[in-house]
Amino acid sequence: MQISTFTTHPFDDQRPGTSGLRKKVKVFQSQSYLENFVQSIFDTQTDLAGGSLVLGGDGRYYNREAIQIILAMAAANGLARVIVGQGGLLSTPAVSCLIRKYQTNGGIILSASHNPGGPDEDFGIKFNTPNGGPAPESVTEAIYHRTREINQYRMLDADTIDLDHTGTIKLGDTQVEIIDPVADYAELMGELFDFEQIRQLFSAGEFRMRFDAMHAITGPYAKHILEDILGAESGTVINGEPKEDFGGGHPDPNLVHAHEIVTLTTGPDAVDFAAASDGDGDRNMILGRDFFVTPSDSLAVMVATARLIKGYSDGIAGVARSMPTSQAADRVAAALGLTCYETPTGWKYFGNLLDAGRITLCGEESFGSGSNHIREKDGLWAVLFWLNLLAVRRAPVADIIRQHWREYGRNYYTRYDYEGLDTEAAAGVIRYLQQQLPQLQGADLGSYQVEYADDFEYTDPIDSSKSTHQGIRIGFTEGSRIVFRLSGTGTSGATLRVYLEAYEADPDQQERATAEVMAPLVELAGELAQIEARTGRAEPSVIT
Ligand code: VG1
Ligand code: CO
Repeated sequence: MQISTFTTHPFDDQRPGTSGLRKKVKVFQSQSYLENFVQSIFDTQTDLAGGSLVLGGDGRYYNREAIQIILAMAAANGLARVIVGQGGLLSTPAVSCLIRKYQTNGGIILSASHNPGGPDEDFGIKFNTPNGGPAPESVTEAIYHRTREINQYRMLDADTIDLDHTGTIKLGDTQVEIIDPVADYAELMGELFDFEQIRQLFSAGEFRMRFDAMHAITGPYAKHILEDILGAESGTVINGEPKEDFGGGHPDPNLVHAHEIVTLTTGPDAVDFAAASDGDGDRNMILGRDFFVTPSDSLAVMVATARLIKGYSDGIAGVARSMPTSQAADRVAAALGLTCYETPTGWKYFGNLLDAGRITLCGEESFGSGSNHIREKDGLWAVLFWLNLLAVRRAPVADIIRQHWREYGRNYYTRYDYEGLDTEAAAGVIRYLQQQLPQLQGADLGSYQVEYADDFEYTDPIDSSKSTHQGIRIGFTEGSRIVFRLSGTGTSGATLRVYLEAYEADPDQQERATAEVMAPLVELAGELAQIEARTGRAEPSVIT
């Protein structure tokens, strides 16, 4: 088989965002677009030549074609070994698990996560480093700089590889191993959680759950683990078959997009526990009967109860949350004498803290939580954590959360997303807020007094790398906060995210409707940022 070298020209828009490079499928399909980015990975990550790689995606439209291209390029760039999920499928957490287990020189994940899929929708590619985590900024910047000067890429002239049968294939000098995408991940889950105890919970017959895979990657994982291994009744996993367009849905596990599963938790036939995951399997939504657990509360409960769970029974080292995530976990950490780190948005910022053993658990308000078992957030892991906790406690989800609030106080939380904004108008909102920061310090805004107002900066405690302009943070003296930032995962226009949090220590005030509690903060946020005047939007597109 022969290696061909193709001449190419740089694209100017291949800088990875919060989580990899995301564009419309049509952009990735255009001449040399995917090839340029992949060659830039091989050119900058020099250990890959003669080394090994994990490769898989969430099964969205263009996944299979992209895998064939990347395999032919891997062979032409001297990779010794590529591990690929059968059918080209691997969840994001499974890729992280495999990189660590087989000690590869990295991994490539094909996904645009919770963004819709299909010929006119989104595709994405992300490189993970040998620790199993998303590449840090230093690596993504190196790849980006390479994409600005690239002039050729290499490919093996190879036939299409059969991805649908497990086994080993030789592609030039490269060994391609097609593996069961679920087995290694399921084994790891069995080490962390008490499967026997969860089995007993299901077999007692009084506990019912549903898991919505949203026609995305977690279907096969959830079916195998929940139904085959743990004995949940057949039909526990709904929408379990991965589809290229996610069945036309938006595979984002929140109250808006995962509405189907929410309806199963209400009414006379409601299940006791329900959950959903996103396109690539790293997000989770946790629901009890008539009860929604905010991701921020979920993290706080995990920190508070970790000792009850097999894999964390020795206690945890510390915790981290992304800046916009509520401060609920901070309160638990303080009570337990643990450090709680506040990092910028995106999982890559947890990597160094996990590697250095500073933290064991971490999470984001955007339905993401995880631990030191891998270096990605992990949707099914969170579901199994909750299942294990329910098996220990034998109490309804709502009771566990209410008890938590009584003990630590409640952090009411909501996020407003203004999607598809004019890019300049959205940038103008942030600039306007930046200009106001000096005057905001200590200011009285109605009944609120500003304790701090800044443009969030983070210096990594391990390697001292600095990240600036990570969002506008306005904290008030009584514990409330407003945060503004622009999304880094969209593929058209801009998305403004407004994160709102209000703290309530009084147990008699902890059952109010979130919208009612948040109303004054919503109004204040709108005024501070001149949202309607600058964007033309009176209402957000999504509230979570
Ligand atoms: C969003 C979330 C962020 C998350 C990122 C990737 O980023 O806010 O918390 O880490 O998506 O998640 P942004 O820049 O759009 O706010 V996933 O599930 O897309 O890999
Ligand atoms: Co995701």
